[in-house]
Amino acid sequence: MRTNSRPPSRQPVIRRPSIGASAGVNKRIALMTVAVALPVALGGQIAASGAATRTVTLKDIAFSPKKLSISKGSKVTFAFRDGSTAHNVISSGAKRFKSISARTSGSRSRTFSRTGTYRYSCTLHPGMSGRIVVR
Ligand SMILES: [Cu+2]
Repeated sequence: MRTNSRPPSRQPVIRRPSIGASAGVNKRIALMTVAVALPVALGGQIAASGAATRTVTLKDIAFSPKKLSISKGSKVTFAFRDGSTAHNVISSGAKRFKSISARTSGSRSRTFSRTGTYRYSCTLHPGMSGRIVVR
């Protein structure tokens, strides 16, 4: 099974041009170490506490909830629970995730590692749509 999940990316370290070349080298190295280590440590903590697994249920020819707000890095499981009625999940718009082909049962998960609004619909049932807002 292929998913669009990817390992959390580390922010590129932007080094500002050093001002005052006479500043103590050891001091600068120490400051740079803190500058690099701190965001990595904090970032890991934020991702661990904010990310979650949420479920969108496909039932009665609708997505429930229709609008879902999640934290960056969260996983969304689409659960197909509409008896013999098949549905698909087709991502459309500027922000997209990997679409899910038509099925009647089981579940498929997608991980959202980038912020934005992701619109999707079931192309088999006009008006059956939803969106996921990643913050
Ligand atoms: Cu459908």
